[in-house]
Amino acid sequence: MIKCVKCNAKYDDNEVIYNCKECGSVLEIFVDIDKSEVPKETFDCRKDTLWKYKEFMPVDETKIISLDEGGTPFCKCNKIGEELGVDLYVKVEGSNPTGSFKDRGMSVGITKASELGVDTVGCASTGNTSASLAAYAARAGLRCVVLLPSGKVALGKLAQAMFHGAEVFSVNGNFDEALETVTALALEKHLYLLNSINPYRLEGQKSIGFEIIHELGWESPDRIILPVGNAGNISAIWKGITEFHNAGYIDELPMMTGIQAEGASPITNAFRKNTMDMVPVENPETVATAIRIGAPVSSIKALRAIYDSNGYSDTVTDEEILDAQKELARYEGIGVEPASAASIAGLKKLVEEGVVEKGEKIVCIVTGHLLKDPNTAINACTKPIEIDADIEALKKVLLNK
Ligand code: AN7
Repeated sequence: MIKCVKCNAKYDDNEVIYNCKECGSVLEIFVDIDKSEVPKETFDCRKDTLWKYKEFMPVDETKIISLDEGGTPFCKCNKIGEELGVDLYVKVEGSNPTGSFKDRGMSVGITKASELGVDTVGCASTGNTSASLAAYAARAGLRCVVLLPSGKVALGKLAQAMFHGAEVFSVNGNFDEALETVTALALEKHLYLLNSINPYRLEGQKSIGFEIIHELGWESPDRIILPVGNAGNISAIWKGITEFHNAGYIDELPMMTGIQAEGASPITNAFRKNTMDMVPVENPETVATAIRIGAPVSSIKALRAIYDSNGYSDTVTDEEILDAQKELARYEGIGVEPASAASIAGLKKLVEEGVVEKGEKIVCIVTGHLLKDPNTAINACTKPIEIDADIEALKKVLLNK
């Protein structure tokens, strides 16, 4: 069943609908499972993908389109953790098939598209959604249309969307405007929209929450910190964890902590005013182009997740993002794109401010791979030193240092 998050209006699972017909709000899929029906041992001996939790995935099991997404690394990060005085784990979503967490949502979203029998799918994207959709549409044999904000999509993501055969449009405008355009096309039924306004997307992404709980031995961390752009992922993870809680697998819940870039922070602005009313940011700007979003469609769900979990939201500067990206790469060997590093930058800031307490068990979600944005990585480094292919020349530079 599809349900409106605001007025509780209900819709059939197979209705193609993106907003409530009664009140215009966003929708979610109602899933209610109890441990008496599905004991947690059910998940133990299955292949390590998100479909391990298929009982919680509201799609036709015989139609699954998958690239074995999910089951991503869960790395203990002792160096950064000890420096900050917390017990730190990093969930490495860059290890998904196309290099970001979006693959989880696309696997379920494209499975639903196949179930519905649509022939064309589409999205607007700051990059990762389009890369993922292009790959999963290819696998399902569907036509794929993507709209990207001109000049603001990192190179790796653009390469992926193009190479997997999507029809790529470069829009004169930002992500929010591109999304408005493609949504209008979807409402005229020319394509099936697979942005996170489509509630099936979040059903896949909630598996990040499942995996964290499972990995920690059926316990909740104290806090989950992640970057927030369109605000789908924080909503999805909270939904997943709430479902595991309702099923009776866990007793505690984590504080959901959403980090935004200073130049694109409508969710944090609302949190600071302690309101549910998100005011869009007109000209969002940040080096973390993935989260360069001014009007997040899932703001209601995200703010609920933050308030209901006694969580928090804060901003970080571009400089703090790039510093954290480098620290993660240099101290822990984990290469992430700038947006992902907002979680680590946010953790550092919240420790300094005393919001995060010493000894907390914290999971930071790093959402996309370093190679997504090679230009930003290269610009942050000094150039390689040119030498002749000669041991003396090499020694001269290397040993004189
Ligand atoms: C690496 O690809 O919105 O808060 O169009 O690529 O769920 O939007 C990407 C978002 C964080 C924010 N980290 O997640 C898109 C897009 C990375 C991202 C986010 C994105 P949401």
